[in-house]
Amino acid sequence: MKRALITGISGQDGAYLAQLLLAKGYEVFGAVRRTAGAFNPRLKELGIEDEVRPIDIELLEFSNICRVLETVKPDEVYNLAAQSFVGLSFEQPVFTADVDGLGVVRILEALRASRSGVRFYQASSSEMFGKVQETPQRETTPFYPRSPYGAAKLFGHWITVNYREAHDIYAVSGILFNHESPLRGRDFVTRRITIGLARVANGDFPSITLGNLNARRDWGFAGDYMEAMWRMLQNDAADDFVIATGRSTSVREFAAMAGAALGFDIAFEGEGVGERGIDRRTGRTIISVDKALFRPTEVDTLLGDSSKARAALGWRPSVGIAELAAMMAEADMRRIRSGEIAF
Ligand code: NAP
Ligand code: G4F
Repeated sequence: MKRALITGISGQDGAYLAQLLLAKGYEVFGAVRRTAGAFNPRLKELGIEDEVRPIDIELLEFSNICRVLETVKPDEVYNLAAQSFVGLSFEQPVFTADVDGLGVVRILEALRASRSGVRFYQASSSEMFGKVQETPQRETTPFYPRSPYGAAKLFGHWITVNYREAHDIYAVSGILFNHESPLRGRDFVTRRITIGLARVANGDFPSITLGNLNARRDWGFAGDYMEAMWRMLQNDAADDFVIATGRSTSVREFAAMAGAALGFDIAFEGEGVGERGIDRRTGRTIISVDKALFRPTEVDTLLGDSSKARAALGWRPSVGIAELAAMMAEADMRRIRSGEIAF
């Protein structure tokens, strides 16, 4: 039985990856920093809370990482832990750099010292492409991060490549484009939209506010992306891969799709901060724009080319954007109606 250590087990990806690895027969250790809260509502929602072995980890603490690796003796380490919210990274740049950048080299140093042959996956991000230098973005596209988060992830990416080349560690960097699900954190725009519009549909709020409606992302389903992570670590040679759907959608379009799944027919009128999303059926404004939600520097558009992963790993996405928006909106509506929202 293979042993996997997943950092960031309390997050969206941690939950789906644990589910996937358990189904493949792995013994799964779920590492998360200690908080005052319950262990993990996402694992609970997937019904695997009792199957994942919890272990405390703090990526700011090198000696702690070494002890966790000694205790678990994993075959594979998936480093998913991060301060993952781009907007917050402008307010907490030093913390973000410490966890998302230096946290990676702390793990790699611990692996190097252990000489254990562990396979290492680093959760890199399409945010590293930032102000895009080429469309679509692929493994060879030059990086131009636009946030402290993107810059920290870029260090994490290159240090992973460097430890592979310098110390012969099996280490891969998965450059994943945005992936969403009903387990997505509430700060991210897709979930803000689905939970917000579900509340509007339920009569709890009259409307929601959003930031930059023009931003475009290549959004896929998180479950599909976990399979890609696993396949990367089963490959003969360690290598880096872009994982994306190859379709780009604006925030405005995503909101219209989620709204349609909840019975709205949203038309957008006006421009800039004056733009409104109006439900054609009632004439009511249900979306407005709040300047405070804009970022100091924005990633305007992302579109990934995952041909390398498709060819080398046989990976492809299975869920389209309209299906994803509906899946998330319907899950939030179900939770609201049953009073079950836990995260
Ligand atoms: P998420 O839901 O925000 O989960 C992040 C996890 O990291 C949480 O378990 C969090 O624990 C943990 N963490 C934060 N700081 C930590 C620290 N100092 N020590 C130990 N654990 C810490 O993120 P996600 O969406 O699942 O994403 C997983 C990873 O993929 C992240 O590295 C993210 O940057 C990267 N990524 C995500 C996407 C995407 O679209 N989802 C795309 C590209 C890359 P708490 O519960 O205690 O906060
Ligand atoms: O949902 P977001 O916060 O995701 P973002 O910044 O693309 O980052 C996510 O994907 C990355 C992969 O590319 C991950 F590495 C990262 O960890 C995270 O998972 O924002 C998406 C876009 C942005 O352009 C933002 O300005 O939506 C725009 N937006 C418009 N209104 C909003 C809002 N973003 C948020 N969070 N909230 C809004 O109200």
